[in-house]
Parts: sequence; C-alpha cells; structure tokens
Amino acid sequence: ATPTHSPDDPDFNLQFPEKFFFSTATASYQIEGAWNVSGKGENIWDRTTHEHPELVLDRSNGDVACDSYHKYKEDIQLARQLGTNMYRFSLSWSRLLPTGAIDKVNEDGVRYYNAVLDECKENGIEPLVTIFHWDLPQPLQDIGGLPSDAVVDYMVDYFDFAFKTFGSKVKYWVTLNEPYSMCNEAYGNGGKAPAIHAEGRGDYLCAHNVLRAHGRAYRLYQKKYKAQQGGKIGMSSYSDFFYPKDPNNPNDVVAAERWHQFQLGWFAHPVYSKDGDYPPIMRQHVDAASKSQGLARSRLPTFTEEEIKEIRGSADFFGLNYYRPQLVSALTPSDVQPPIGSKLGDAQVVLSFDPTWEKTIADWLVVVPDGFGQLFKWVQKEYGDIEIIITENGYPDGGELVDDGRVNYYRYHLLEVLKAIHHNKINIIGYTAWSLLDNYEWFYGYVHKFGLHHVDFNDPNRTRTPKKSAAFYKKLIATRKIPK
Ligand code: BGP
Repeated sequence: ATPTHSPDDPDFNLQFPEKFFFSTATASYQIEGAWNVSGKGENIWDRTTHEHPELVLDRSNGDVACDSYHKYKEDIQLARQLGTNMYRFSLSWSRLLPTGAIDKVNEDGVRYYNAVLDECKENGIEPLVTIFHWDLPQPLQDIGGLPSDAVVDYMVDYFDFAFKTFGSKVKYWVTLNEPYSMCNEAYGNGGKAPAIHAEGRGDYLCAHNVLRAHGRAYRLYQKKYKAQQGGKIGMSSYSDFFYPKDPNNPNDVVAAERWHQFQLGWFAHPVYSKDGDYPPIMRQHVDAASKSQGLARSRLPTFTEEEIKEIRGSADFFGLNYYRPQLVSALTPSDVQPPIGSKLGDAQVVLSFDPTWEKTIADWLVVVPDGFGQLFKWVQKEYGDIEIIITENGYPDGGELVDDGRVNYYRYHLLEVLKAIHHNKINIIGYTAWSLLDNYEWFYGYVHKFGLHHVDFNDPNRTRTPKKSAAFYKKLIATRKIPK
C-alpha cells in the first residue's frame, strides 16, 4: 500500500526557502483565444478542433478560451495578488510566425508577448517562458508534422527567433512542454491534435526530432546569446511515478524501473545523463521487438555522434511536471497482450491503478502525494543534483469555487516538496501550480478545470474569480509555510 498522508505530520512546520519561486502556469492555446485575429496563423489545435469536434468531450475549442489575448493584464494581476514571483506561459508559434517559418513575422504577435513580458516585469514576476506547448503551425503539420525530419530546421529557427526577439527579458526558458505527452499522444495513441494513431513509430520519430531540435537550440543559445542574455534553458518533462504492482516480485520491480526509462528516461536520459542517448534498456527492448517483427532496422531511431554531443547536457535546470502515479507489473503470457509494436509491448509491462487511490473527475488522475516525493528521489538518483523547477502540478474538478479537493491536493503535494528540500537535500528551486486559470483542457474541453481562478465561460467578458485554493496558495506564499 502507498503511504498515506496525515494532517498531523510534523513536517507541516517546515518552511520554504527564502529564495523560492512560487509560480502558476498557462499555455497559449489553452487561454489566449483570438485564434484568427491580428495576423495569427492556423495551428494543429485550431484545425483539429474545427474539423473534428467529436474528439473533444464537450465539442469545444480554444477559439476564445479565456480571451487572455485581450485580458493578459488582468491575468498578471491575479498572479500578483497571489504573491507569486514567477509566471509560466507559452508563446504561440503561429501567432509569431503564421506559416511556421521565420521569413514572415507577425509583428502584432511580437507586440503581444513583449507586452506580457513587460507586464510581468512591472509586477515583479519572473517570466518562465515555454517556447513550444504543443500548438504546431498547421503548415508544418502539412509537411509531416513532428515525425518528419523536415520540421527540425523550422523548430530550431523558431527557438532562435524566440531567443533573439525576447531573450533580453527572459531568464528562464522551457523549449518543450512535455514532449512525452505530445509525442505519445499526438502521433502515438491519437489523444492530442493532430490525433494521429501511429504508436511505436510516429511517437518515436516525433521524440527523436524534438530532441534534435532542443539540442541544437541549446548550443545555439550558448554561442549567440548566453554571454549577453545569461538565461537558463530547460525542458518540462512529464512523469508519473511508477510503483511496482507487487513490490515483492522482482519482475515487477524491474518492470517499474524499465517503464520509468520508457517514459521520463526517453527524453531526460539523452539530455541529463552522461550518455546523451536513449536509455540503454529502451534501446535494447525496442531493437529486440523490432527484430522480432522482422524489421531490418529498429523503430527507435539513432542519433549521430554530433547530435549526441549537442543533446548531452543540453539543459541548465530540470523542469518536472507531476500529476499522478501508476502501478507497473511485468507482462506475463496470461495477460491481455498489448499490440505488437506498441510501447507497452516494447517495454513488456502492464499499467494499472491501485483501487484504493483517491480518484478525481479525470479518469487518468489519482491523488497520491507520496509518488511526488518518490519521483524527486528517482530524478536525483538518475540525473544527480541538477536544479529542479516543478513546472506543473495540479488537480482537476468541475470548477467549483469551494475547491477543497484542490486545496488538499496542493497541501500534500507541497508537503512532499518541503520534505524533499529539507530531508533529502533535493535541489528544488521553484513550484508551479497548473493552472492560474480554468482553461481549455485539450480534448477534455471545458469539462475538467484545474484553475486557482474560476473563469465564467458563459460570460463574454470571461470574468475571473479566485477560488478557495487561490486563498490557500496566497497564504502559503506569504508565510512560506503550508496553512493548516
Ligand atoms: C499537462 C499539460 C497542460 C495541462 C495539464 C492537464 O499535460 O502540459 O497543458 O493541460 O496536463 O491535463 P489534461 O488537460 O490532459 O487533463
């Protein structure tokens, strides 16, 4: 059983360090709206939600969303009222470069993000800028999207453009948001736009290309901008924590470790380990599975020597997004067999939830704070003492103003952060709540809400109202302690 949490835990007396980043997050497609005004180009989320509303739980889209394109000043006031000293938001690629390419810049887009950055500065908030949070320009999807080699140069150009254009105002960059979720779903199981089903192929290619682009962008920043701008670059990695289903079964223990490598390690091992390449266990498994399918080459692509050099060590901090754990057991012949060539098949594992874990409105999300603490230890063991910024963590519900579920989620997850800092000397320098606002939650539309602030989506003015969790977070930040 997973350790349970208690309100009497003496660690509630611990305090956050004086220099700690308390942050909230949003992402362009999820909040901005203004999808086709002021020169913005079409992206894969515009196209997919317009052409296939049936993929979205409430058939909605981000055409208007929170209307943050017009209301960003109000958003930043909300962030300020919480007392946060960091705000994570993302740039919309197609708002800046409508076709995806740097030969045509949309000056209104540049003006908009400059205004957002200036507003952060005026309010004493450090921007943490995600350059790419899934909203790929449609013209780049039309040439094959992220699984296509051709997209790498465009992506590197876009990263370069972002550094050049906004770098004097940005000290913390995230190149990619959750490349795992993006590649796994967008080009694997179809769970994100452009909803392509190509598991075990499209997802591996997508990952390969975004890692190449990330590595090149990091090197380019060091050469062209670092001396002048002095910014830090990281990636935001999604990770569950994986408990072995039966901790007394060595096969399950090994399987849990293996699936960690297939999820977080897939992206983090190349960047943060000394290998500069995919986790060896992943290489071994996908190569063997490909061979058994009679393929002449592995479905997991290979980096060149030069790419390995670029990718290895291509980050100054570790961005970590955590929501939930899962149980892992080793696949046995009596289990329902995953499709040949799928990642679960490649890894030979079966995933499940412990039925005792607290559920939420989202069928994918269970509340297990202990997994957060375990994950920090796993990251430290694998990648050493690198600075960690938690770039997302949050709880979904129906959008109630009295959101006790969310308050509790934050209470116990932030307790794990305190424990990690004080007891395990894990170098966590910031924590980001997902999300500042209720927003468009991808294929969950406006059904699942993660906001500290309620947004009235029936009101053309999109009125924002702080929830109970906002008051909780505010008090926590003011005292640097977790409120009772
Ligand atoms: C993360 C994304 C966020 C946010 C959150 C909630 O994976 O980076 O953009 O959406 O998850 O997830 P969902 O909307 O899938 O419930």
